[in-house]
Amino acid sequence: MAKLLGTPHWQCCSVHLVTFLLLIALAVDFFGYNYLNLKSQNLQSRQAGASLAVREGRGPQAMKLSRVVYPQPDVLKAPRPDVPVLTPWLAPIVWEGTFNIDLLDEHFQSQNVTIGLTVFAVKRYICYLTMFLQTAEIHFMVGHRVNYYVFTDQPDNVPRILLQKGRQMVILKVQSYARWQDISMRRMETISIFSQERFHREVNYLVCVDVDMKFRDHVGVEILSSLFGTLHPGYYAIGKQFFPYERNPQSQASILENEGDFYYTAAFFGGSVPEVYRLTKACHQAIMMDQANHIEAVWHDESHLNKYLLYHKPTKVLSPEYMCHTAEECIWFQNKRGLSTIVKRVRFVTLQKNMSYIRTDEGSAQTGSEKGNGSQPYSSS
Ligand code: 5GW
Ligand code: MN
Repeated sequence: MAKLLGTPHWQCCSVHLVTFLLLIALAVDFFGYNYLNLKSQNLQSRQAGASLAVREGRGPQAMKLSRVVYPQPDVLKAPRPDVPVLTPWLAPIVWEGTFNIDLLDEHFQSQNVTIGLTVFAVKRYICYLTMFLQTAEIHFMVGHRVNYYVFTDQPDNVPRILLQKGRQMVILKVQSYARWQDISMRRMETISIFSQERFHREVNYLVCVDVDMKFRDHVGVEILSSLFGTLHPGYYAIGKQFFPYERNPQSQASILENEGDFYYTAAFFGGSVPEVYRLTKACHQAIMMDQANHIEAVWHDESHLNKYLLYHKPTKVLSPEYMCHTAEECIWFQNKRGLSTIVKRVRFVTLQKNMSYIRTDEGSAQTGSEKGNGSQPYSSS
């Protein structure tokens, strides 16, 4: 029995050895866990305390970040070596690959920002609203608070779209104008009036866009800044002497031959409410001044926008990812301008216009810079 109860010497040794190894494993586990835990807490607390100055809607504010883990920037590796990512006045040019959306979402979430999206749907352009709003619900500022401001002459015909939580639609009645140029240009006046009257109370940023568009991919808080403009896809990477700026020195929109930074599209601009107020008010006043002198700038409100942004430098510039043309046009334009390789994501696209349909009962005879007939300067070059 004793023999049976007793343990052979070699067996006794192996039991001690196993116990010893188990103890070591436990100790390593315990100390290793604590070490890693401390390290990650340290990392998190450092991130929680991280502070980065950004220009905000209401003056400079600290960018407070908490518990966001992201790849460290590599000082030896340019985020996008194939495209310019900074203007000469050090404003970022926003391209896919230049920003970390989780980091930015976290920051703007913590600021609880509300973004106003203004869009005009007058006369026949009301037909674009359904596609515009439906795709905005999928791609525009998802996870943030959004107010759609739909300006229209027919409030009853605005489609009722089911909106996600935190998003609402405000329908605002505006008058229509006989000439499409006036419909387009008067947007500046309307946005300036409403900025002063209500937008400043309701939103932090305004994004002002055309309605004949659809969202095809993410358009988020990476676009937000005090004042931003978007590069027109038709004039990217061509000499500024070819930009279709207004050249008549009598016009308030005139830009001299050797002047200019970029050619910005009027279909996508924005910023903080005070900055958008200043921009739209200045453009409207310039348009009125021209009108008093019987002048109309070659590309209407777009010419005035370009003049304003030349003398009031935007704090961010959106790449042509944010303003592309429809599939067929897009491929054509992009190949022609070398955009196909540099545009990694087509985010916001213009829709094909059936202009003969739109123009039939428009009434006014249109000549010269008529839209949608292929006479746009970039389409024939
Ligand atoms: C109608 C005919 C010709 C040109 C513009 C219009 C038009 C424009 C209109 O009847 N109703 C209207 O609401 N608009 C607004 O102005 C839309 O928001 C439109 O997106 C914006 C600019 O006009 P677009 O989109 O025709 O200008 P482009 O530069 O994109 O051709
Ligand atoms: Mn348009």
